[in-house]
Amino acid sequence: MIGLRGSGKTCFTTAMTMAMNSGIKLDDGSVFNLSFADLQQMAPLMNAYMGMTNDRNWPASTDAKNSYDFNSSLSLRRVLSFTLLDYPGGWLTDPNHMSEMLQEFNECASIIVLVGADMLRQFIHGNMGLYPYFSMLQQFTQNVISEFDKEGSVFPPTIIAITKSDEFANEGEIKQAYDFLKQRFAAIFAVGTNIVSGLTHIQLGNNLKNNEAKIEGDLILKPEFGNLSIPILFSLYASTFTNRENVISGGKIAGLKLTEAKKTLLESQNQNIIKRLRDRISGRQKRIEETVIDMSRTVEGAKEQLSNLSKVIHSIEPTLINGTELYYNGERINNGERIN
Ligand SMILES: Nc1nc2c(ncn2[C@@H]2O[C@H](COP(=O)(O)OP(=O)(O)OP(=O)(O)O)[C@@H](O)[C@H]2O)c(=O)[nH]1
Ligand SMILES: [Mg+2]
Repeated sequence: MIGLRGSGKTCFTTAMTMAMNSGIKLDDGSVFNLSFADLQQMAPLMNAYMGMTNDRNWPASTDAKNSYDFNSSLSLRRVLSFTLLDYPGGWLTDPNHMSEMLQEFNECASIIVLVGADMLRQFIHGNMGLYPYFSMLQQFTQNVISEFDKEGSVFPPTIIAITKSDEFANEGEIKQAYDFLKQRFAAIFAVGTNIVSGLTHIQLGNNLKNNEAKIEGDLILKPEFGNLSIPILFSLYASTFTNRENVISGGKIAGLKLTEAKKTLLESQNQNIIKRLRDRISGRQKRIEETVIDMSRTVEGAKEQLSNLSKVIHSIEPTLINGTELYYNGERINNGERIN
């Protein structure tokens, strides 16, 4: 997860993990839950959460990289484990950290980019004062993409989430902000990039303000409110496909660095994600089931694993399709959707 200083990464991580710890009801009725694999990692987030809810303090700015290990379960069945990396905003503009970040990006299943609505509102109202900061974020993303290109690798699915969306005055501003991001992050949303991407907006409450580090307004830290779960559901969706490719390839993908084989696997992963989303949206239920059965036939002993991963994909999908604008190669995937 990346975002400039003050873009809301710590607030989002705190609110999202605490909310999802108690479980979120997905659109298909199943309950999705995140639990901390390491309780020591949970402590600072618990403190930040209590600081916000009890004392109405916004969390302090972060200078170190934080790593959080999670287990996830679907209706009480353990499904996926993953690590969320929260990079300090300052690192994006610091060349010393570039190579460390690039290396880690090469191994991640998905990237979450947070952009504050406060900054976006300035641009849509013609104030270009903050523009240099935004250019840095854009430049950073561009550098990462070029690096992937140079290595002959495939860029992982990426979601851009606008934070602090309670600051938008109306729906029109939200639309303008989306258009602005699609235009400015052309490298992610352009035709021919083969990048699976999503666009969403999140908020921690209504009319929120920061008055000398104190929270003003209505803080609403519930899992169902403000799209909080969407960025992580997007990442989990992508990472379920990575796991699936791994099971199908007999565990080969996990050990691969940037080899041709991994590239091929990632390409087929991206294509599978898009094929699967298109089938789901247009209600081609039979084809969806056939892919699952076919795959379980091809791999001996992997049937149960694949079927569990398929259940996760199936459950997350409607919530993701409803809460996100999904794109592939710059083309919108979910428009006027009908999900079966
Ligand atoms: N209106 C509104 N403001 C928010 C919301 N979330 C965060 N903020 C504001 O954004 C500020 C920065 O949030 P942080 O989470 O600390 O930002 P960060 O990305 O972790 O920043 P660094 O740690 O410096 O990289 C907070 O202090 C709040 O003032 C939100 O949902 N709505
Ligand atoms: Mg922070």
